[in-house]
This record gives sequence, C-alpha cells and structure tokens, in this order.
Amino acid sequence: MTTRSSRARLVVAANRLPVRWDPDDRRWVSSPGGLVSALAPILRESEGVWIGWNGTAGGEAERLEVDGIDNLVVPLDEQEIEDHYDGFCNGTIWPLYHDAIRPPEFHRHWWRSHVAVNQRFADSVAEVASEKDIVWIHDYQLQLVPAMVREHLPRARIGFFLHIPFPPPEIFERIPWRRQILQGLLGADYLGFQTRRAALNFAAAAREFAGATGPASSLRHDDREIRAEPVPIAIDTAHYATTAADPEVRKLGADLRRDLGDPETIVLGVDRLDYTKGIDLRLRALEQVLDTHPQFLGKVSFVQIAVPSREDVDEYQEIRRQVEEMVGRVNGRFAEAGWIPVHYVYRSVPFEELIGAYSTADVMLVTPLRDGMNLVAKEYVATRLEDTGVLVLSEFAGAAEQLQEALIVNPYDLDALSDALARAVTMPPDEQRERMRRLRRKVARWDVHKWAQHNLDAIASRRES
Ligand code: GDG
Repeated sequence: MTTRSSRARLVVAANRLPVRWDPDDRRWVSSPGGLVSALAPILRESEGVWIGWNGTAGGEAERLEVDGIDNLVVPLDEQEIEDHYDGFCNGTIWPLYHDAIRPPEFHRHWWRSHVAVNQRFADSVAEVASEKDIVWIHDYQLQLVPAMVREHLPRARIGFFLHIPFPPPEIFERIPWRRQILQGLLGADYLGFQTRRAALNFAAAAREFAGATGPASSLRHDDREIRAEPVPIAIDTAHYATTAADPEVRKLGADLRRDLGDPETIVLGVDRLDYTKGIDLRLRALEQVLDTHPQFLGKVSFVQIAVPSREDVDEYQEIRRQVEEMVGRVNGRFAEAGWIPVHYVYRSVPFEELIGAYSTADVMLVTPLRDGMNLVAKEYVATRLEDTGVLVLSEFAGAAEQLQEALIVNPYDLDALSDALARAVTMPPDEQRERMRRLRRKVARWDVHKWAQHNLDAIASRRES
C-alpha cells in the first residue's frame, strides 16, 4: 500500500506562494503563472506542499489549501519586509546580480534579517518534509535555504533554481557575506541556472570563495557532489497559443489597434517597471527613429505596458520618473492630431488583453540591460500563430542564448537599437516568417513542462558519492 509517508513528495519553497487575496470574494485564490501551471499537477499528485510568503505583513504560519494545492505560509513582519525583502533582496542582491547597474547597498541589519527569514523558510521546509522527499528551492531571496535545510535533513534531495543572472566573480566578490551565500547554495545537490554563463560564474565563485573544486557539472564541496547546469526556464507554450487563437482575445487585439487609430505598425513593450528592463533606452531609440524617419510619423505607434513593481524602493520611483518624463517628451515633440507616438500604461493588464496585445503587435521590443531569461520574449513568439511579427531582443537577456533568430542588439548602443527598430518596422513579410517560424519551433519544443521535469529528474537522480 502506498501511504502518504512512504513515497517522495515534492516540497517547493519560493519567496511567494502561488495565491493572492481576492478582496471581492474575501478568500485566497490561485494566481496563475508558468511555474504554477507546471508544478501544480506534480504537487497535487505527490501530495506535496508549496512554502512561501503571502505578500502581506504579519499573520500566522498557517496552511492554505487552494485549488487542491497545499500551501504553507511563512509570515514576514513589516520590519522584515523592509530589511530582508526591500533591503537585502531588492537593494543588495537584485542590483548586484544585474551587473550592478544601480549601486548595491550593503547593510548588516539587512543581512541579519535576511538570515533570519531564510532560517524560517528552512525550518518550515523541515516541518513538512522528510528525508525521502524532493525539496526544490527557488530564487535569489532564498539562497541560504539549501544548506539550512540540509542541516535538518542531511539525506534529502535538494534542488535550487536561480531565476536571475549569476554575476561574474569580480562583481559577486563585493558582497561582504559572499562565502555564506555560496555555502548556502552549495547545500543543494542540483543547481539550475538560466544560462551557461550563469552556471559557470557560480562555479568560478564557488571555487574561488568557498573552497569548492571541480567543474560546474560536478563540483565537490564538504564531501558531496553538486551539479550546476544551465536549464533555461520556458513558458506554457500551448496555453499561450490556444489563448491567442481565441476569437474573443483576437477581438481584444483588434480593439487595441482601432483605439490607437489603426496605425500601420504597432510596436509593443511589456515589462515590470524595473531599471533592468531598459525601458528608458528603448524610448530614446524610438525618439531617434522618429527623428530620422519622418515617414514613420503618424504611422507607427508604440505601446508600453509598465507594470508597477517594488514601489517602496527609491530606485524604482526614480526610474518611473525618468520613463514618464521621456514619454512626455517624445509625445510632446511628435504628436499630431489623431496620433500620439507613445501609449503608456502604468498598470497590470488582464491576461487576455496582454495576449491580445501580443497577437496584434507587429514589433516586440525586449531590451533589458540584463535579464535572467525574459519570458515576455518567449510569450510574444508563442502567440504569433501566422508566423509574422518581429522580435527585437537584447543580447543581455538570457533568452538571447536560444532565440537567435530575433534581431539581437546591444541596448546600450543607441544607434544599433534605433537601426534594429527601423529594420523591424520595415522588415519584408517573407523574412519575418522565416525568422518567426524557427523561433516558434524552439518555443514549442522546450516548454515549461519539459523544464520542470528536467529539473525534478536531475534533483531526484543525485549521484551518491
Ligand atoms: C524574473 C526574471 C525570468 C507582465 N506584464 C503583465 C503580465 N506580465 C507577465 C509577463 C511575464 C511576467 O509577467 C514577467 O516575466 P519576465 O521573465 O519578463 O520578467 P521578471 O518579472 O523580471 O521575472 C526573468 C523570470 O523571473 C522567470 O524565471 O525570465 O529574467 O527577472 O510572464 O507575461 N501579466 C499580466 N498583465 C500584465 O500587464 N497578466
């Protein structure tokens, strides 16, 4: 007889639970996303648990069953949200891991709070998991958790996936607590990264600052073997394609085009409003293109959806000011009766509207200065059911490692970015189809289900040493 305690369960730990509070219904509902759709069936089938924060201050370490998924809340108080989350996660690690494009801050009280919160996550894992289970820990907020879980459960199979880049050692080395972070990560058996370079950067740092030996694919540390490898995250491709084919969603796309005054070309940007995403450089490139291509005036409309993010962090308020100033400047310079060049939306739009926008946009601009992967690039490709449309993609997005048929650009090179934008707007349909067909094949072949299975198989098949 298979009892709940005799087979391996999946225990996921991530900063956020896959739930949100619905104020109208006054209950927790599941919040959709690629990771959730890939893991939900496995969690249900293995009677697993998802451990995470619910996004609010205070509360209890309670269990929430939502849509058949067992969630365990890790509560954070207001001070921890300020020090661990806004502070260490988003004021130290986030900028540092993204090429230090904003100066990271190092504060001992942020670090202390970060350690305490990571310990609470590890204790919660130990509360629900046994040594037979598979523990899969996610992202930069929880880098200390693998080793902390190993303290509790020395034989457990532990995996970790980093959703953001791992920087080169000469950037990583600035962190006063670099050794502790590496030791935390090295508590895992298997570490997945978005790109080859991230996996190699991690292995180099682990050798230099934590005494690990060997190549990324078989690092040795503390008499254990640890595998670090690139395993690029993907999307639920079929879901995007099916949604894009829905007549109501197509109508939403058509409505958008009509509301814009039926321009010849719609250029789209979709990002969290984050200084890593290069929205400001994108607007400068647009301004240059409109300056040099007067034939585009009145014909090309740029839609930027900017989703509010981390609004309590100073740098995010600053980038918002800069972006909005530039939108105002470009519109002030070029708008004509019946046409404005930039439609700026500072809010999250419903999923169907987003897919409608992807499927009507002729050009998609994805120009981050550094990005772990960038799912928006893959989502756009997945919705292009007629193989038309052009993706302009920064070489500094992890996605560029796979999506080579996009127009790949260095977003810091204003001329190159402007040229790519102009080329995208004027690209002949045959070339569009040739490129998009290949991109779609790639996005169909490696989807989020394959990605999750690959990670879980790798974690489960630890080589015993
Ligand atoms: C991190 C890494 C890595 C955006 N606007 C709306 C909306 N979105 C959805 C997109 C996409 C997601 O948000 C954003 O994902 P990204 O990958 O582009 O970027 P991050 O948020 O920075 O994610 C990144 C990712 O983790 C996964 O590993 O790729 O590199 O930084 O799915 O569709 N969704 C809706 N309305 C919006 O207005 N409904």
